Amino acid sequence: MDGIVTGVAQMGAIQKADTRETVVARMTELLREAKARGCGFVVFPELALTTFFPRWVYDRGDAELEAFYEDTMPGPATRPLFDMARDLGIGFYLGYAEKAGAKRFNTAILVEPSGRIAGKYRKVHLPGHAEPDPSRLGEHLEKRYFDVGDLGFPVYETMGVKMGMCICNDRRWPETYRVMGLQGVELIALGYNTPTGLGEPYQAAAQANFHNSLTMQAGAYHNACWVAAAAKCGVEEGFPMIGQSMIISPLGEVVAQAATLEDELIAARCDMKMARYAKTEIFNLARHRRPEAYRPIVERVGAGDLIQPDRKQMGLDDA
Ligand code: CDV
Repeated sequence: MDGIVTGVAQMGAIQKADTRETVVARMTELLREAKARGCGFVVFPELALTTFFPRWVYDRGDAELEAFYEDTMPGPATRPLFDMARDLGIGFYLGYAEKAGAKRFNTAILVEPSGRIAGKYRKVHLPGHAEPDPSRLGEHLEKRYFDVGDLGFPVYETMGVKMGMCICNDRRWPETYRVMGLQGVELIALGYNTPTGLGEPYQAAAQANFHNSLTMQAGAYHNACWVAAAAKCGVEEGFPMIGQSMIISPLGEVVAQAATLEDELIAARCDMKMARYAKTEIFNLARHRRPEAYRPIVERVGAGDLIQPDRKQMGLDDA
């Protein structure tokens, strides 16, 4: 096989009272199962070590808030995960809250089976708000607790594969995948926490699972790469979050999907040969892309004025 057997380690709810040690023990159990199923690489969720804390309002410096971040990676509580992965010969993707000097990032790392950190990604698209809105049923305050990622979307040659990362809300933006697609990415690992029922329209909540698969299948297909996505899900502190962790082939098909809202390991043989036809033909980027027609993508942030060609250029004789 030209590629890697990939596991996605979906995690059920983590409550506020759960310690890092308990959570890491659940993760090492998932690694053991991954080994038994032949995986060489495992994807864990976004902010995998704690409950999803952006649902609460804190001030910078509150001890309870500060305790959700990691100063070092690995640290004393996460060392057993690195040790177990090394003993089993498995690499992994891990999402966590990173303290980096005065900055705070929603971060993911790629760890090789040796325990070496091959690469880091810091979340670019931070959803939600910086200030609480009491009219909502629940808060999502990522803009309050994290700085915008400053590393772009790097792709790393590791474990025999060109691997990229993104985190949760990033998966909804086509630019995320394309920037990695333009580096020839073969596998994108991502983790997510997607709450529902925070005050969004009922239809948006009802379609949360559909939009989860829709965006990731599109990203995989358009860029002819594997996508391996791990949810943290279930009901955390009374707040429900979707599951539906999945592995998607470069043809856009879901090849494995979690069936529960609990800790669950899914796996697939991610053979890069499956991407070859799409990468050399229909999505041969070098041959078919037309960047000169895409300028608003980098020149604009939000929607602006209409952009219309000259009527003479269009052959319309009323100019
Ligand atoms: N953790 C996230 O980024 N969650 C968002 C929610 C707020 C919609 C998501 O895109 O899933």
